[in-house]
Amino acid sequence: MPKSQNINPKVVRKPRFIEFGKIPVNQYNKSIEDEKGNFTKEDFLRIYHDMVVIREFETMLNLIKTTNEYNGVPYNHPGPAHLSIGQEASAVGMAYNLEVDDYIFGSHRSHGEILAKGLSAIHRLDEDSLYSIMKNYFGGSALKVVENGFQGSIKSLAINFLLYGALAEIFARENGFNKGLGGSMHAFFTPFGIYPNNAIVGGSGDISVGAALFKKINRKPGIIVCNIGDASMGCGPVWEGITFATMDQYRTLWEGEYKGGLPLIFNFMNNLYGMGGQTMGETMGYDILARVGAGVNPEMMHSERIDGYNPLAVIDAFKRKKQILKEKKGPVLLDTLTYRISGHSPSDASSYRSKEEIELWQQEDSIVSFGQSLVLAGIAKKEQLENITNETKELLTKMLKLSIDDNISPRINMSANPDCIGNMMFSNGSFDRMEDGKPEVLLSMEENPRVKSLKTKERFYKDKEGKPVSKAKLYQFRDGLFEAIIDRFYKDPTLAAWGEENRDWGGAFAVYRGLTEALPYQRLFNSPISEGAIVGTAIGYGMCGGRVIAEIMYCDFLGRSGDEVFNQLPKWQAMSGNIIKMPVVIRVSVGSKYGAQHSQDWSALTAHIPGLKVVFPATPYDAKGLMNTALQGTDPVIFFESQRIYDIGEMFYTNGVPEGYYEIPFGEPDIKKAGNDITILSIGASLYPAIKAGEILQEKYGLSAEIIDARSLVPFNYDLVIQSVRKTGKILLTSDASSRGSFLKEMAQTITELAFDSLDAPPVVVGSRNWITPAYEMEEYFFPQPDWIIDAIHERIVPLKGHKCKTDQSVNKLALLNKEGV
Ligand SMILES: Cc1ncc(C[n+]2csc(CCOP(=O)(O)OP(=O)(O)O)c2C)c(N)n1
Ligand SMILES: [Mg+2]
Repeated sequence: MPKSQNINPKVVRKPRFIEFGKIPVNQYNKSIEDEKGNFTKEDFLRIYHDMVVIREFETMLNLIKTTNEYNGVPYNHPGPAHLSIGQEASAVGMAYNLEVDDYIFGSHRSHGEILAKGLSAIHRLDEDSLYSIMKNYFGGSALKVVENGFQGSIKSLAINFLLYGALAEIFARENGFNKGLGGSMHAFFTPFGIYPNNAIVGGSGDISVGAALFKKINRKPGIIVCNIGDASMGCGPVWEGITFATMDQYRTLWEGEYKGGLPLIFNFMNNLYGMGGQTMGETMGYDILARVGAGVNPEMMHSERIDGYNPLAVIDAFKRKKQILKEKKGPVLLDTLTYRISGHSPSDASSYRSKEEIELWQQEDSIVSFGQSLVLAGIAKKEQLENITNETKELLTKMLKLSIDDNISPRINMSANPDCIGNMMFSNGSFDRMEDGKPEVLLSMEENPRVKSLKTKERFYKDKEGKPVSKAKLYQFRDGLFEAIIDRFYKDPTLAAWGEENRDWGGAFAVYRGLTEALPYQRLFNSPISEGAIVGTAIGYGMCGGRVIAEIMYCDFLGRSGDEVFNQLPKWQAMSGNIIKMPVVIRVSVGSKYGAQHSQDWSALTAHIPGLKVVFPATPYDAKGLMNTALQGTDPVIFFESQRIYDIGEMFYTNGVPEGYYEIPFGEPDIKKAGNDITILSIGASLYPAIKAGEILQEKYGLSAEIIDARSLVPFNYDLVIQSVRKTGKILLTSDASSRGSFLKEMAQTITELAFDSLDAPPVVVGSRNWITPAYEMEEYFFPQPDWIIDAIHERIVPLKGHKCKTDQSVNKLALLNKEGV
């Protein structure tokens, strides 16, 4: 417990100096002769071969992009191709010592890494395993193509498979590794330990940390290598990933076999440039990238610059660094110096660098110089090396022809199945646990103090005499969440949760109170204040096969995890061709009372992004049932919770919140109060002002409102709402989100289309003002109030006899506010 780690002022206030150790720079200095004892002739030739395969693969793509032809084969590829000509030695050196269980993550420029890791895995796997991998991948569709007429060993067949699968993916063919839905910048093949490559610069910076957490928490063999570019050192996710990966707690607080550093290498493929910005000398200040490791932890991340132009230097470094990870002293930072002779993309005119510079690096070409040294050392003959190149060219020409043939390698048939990508956005799985095994807990559920105390609570807001239950005795909204979450912790051994102040504090809003006693550190821990990495690591953890709950303390902070929530979390299931599942629940607490940067409901932003499920319960019964569903599923869920109602009791489900397990299906709204005259559809905590408005409508104007709680935003089944509208002919929608661009607007528009003929008036939206959220004392002028609902009904739906408006909800005002943009 951190409480046991007293911070003594006498110690921390003492004067001292921080001393940094030395960071090795290009210290490898062995010759081929020196290495003869470590590599066989075959090993040396394999290194050479793998580099040539990458060089030729990239050269082929370059020619296709720039001349629409390779080796007499014409083809037009309109999509991207970020080539790594020049970087082959660093890719092959990186992958050479990796086991199949070691996972690599990459960037937009990762063709070389994919091939290097693939070739390394093929070398390591026995023939039966290789064949079964190929046979079972998408029903063996790619295997069938390369197997047709093939004569040779399974290993050579697997090399054909690797090249064909990668090319087909780049050309968006259904036989590609990800059904052509990933493409050049995102291609990967998990059976060979090749995990997603990322078109967002630095995107792998925190995702790979989550993968390392998955390995560590679930005691899986293998390490993670995060291959990212030098310019990504300026990216938030990379810094946050590094911070997350180097937390002291792995060594100070995690216990037993979980104690120790993450099995992770941040491997910066340092080609000295971003697109055109020169990192060393222009856009960064580190001089030598490896320096960055020095400040991060006392081990200086075992940081080192290595010569990525020499495959043997890279192999040597990875061997040494893997040993460090094995001793649980990770993570490691490697600054792998290399150079991209090719442009950033084939259209790059290299305006940002001189011809002389490119020529200087070409003179030291890693393949040429490694080949020469093999010849000089008597390991290979020149003709042997030439043969490797010629055979590679021939093989690539063959694979190219297969991958561009529309009959052999068609794209997904979108005309026959126009919804097929839609059907791939969610996996819609339902699993009690992501893996079998006994969940690690510190005490039995019955012994848990909060579980015990919940047994004494009233699970409905009124007692048997109909009197409201006191706060102290009341089973609250937060308790519903807690019950679903603790239940899953005892069911699913892979479940882990993290976020800010999640552990001893019990979560900022006491949802997790009682979990600290129940769970060891590796299953529940406090993270740094890194909302990007909180979500990014959850993504990495989820895509490796673990279930995870990550928490964003205030919805307003979602902006800090923008890339993770918008570009990563929702995309990987479909971009993988459904190879990957994403059992990740992001709890997002929507604030109030704390002003402009702590009170915003941004549910519409997340609902807008294809690939996320979005729910927003408003009662303890719904909170528990929806959380159970979220934690049973395999899709990313943004789970909104309003701080306004954490302590509210169940007012609608008259039997009270059940003690046992139950699920509430996503997408099904719920009638919280039946009525006949007007429909009110609410999202989140605005259910309660809607109920109040319903009471006023009944008492004062004799109108019976049907009040429907949306509960979900995505998916959303409109049937119940449309049925209601067909009955009432009128609908008002309300939520706490600022009305402009809110999800209510989306719903209003859809309802108009689905039930236009039944509507007496257009659907009316009553959201919050399009302002900053003012202080608590002024919030009633910002968030929708029952009066606003009544006024809006009177002004825009049906005149209420004798009604005097307290606010201006007229269409004129609506038009004016829009004109002013507020
Ligand atoms: C977040 C983000 N910003 C900008 C880009 C556009 N972009 C693509 S590659 C690149 C340069 C990346 O440099 P580095 O990380 O060193 O990788 P390299 O291209 O050198 O391999 C840029 C700016 C992007 N894809 N993602
Ligand atoms: Mg770079």
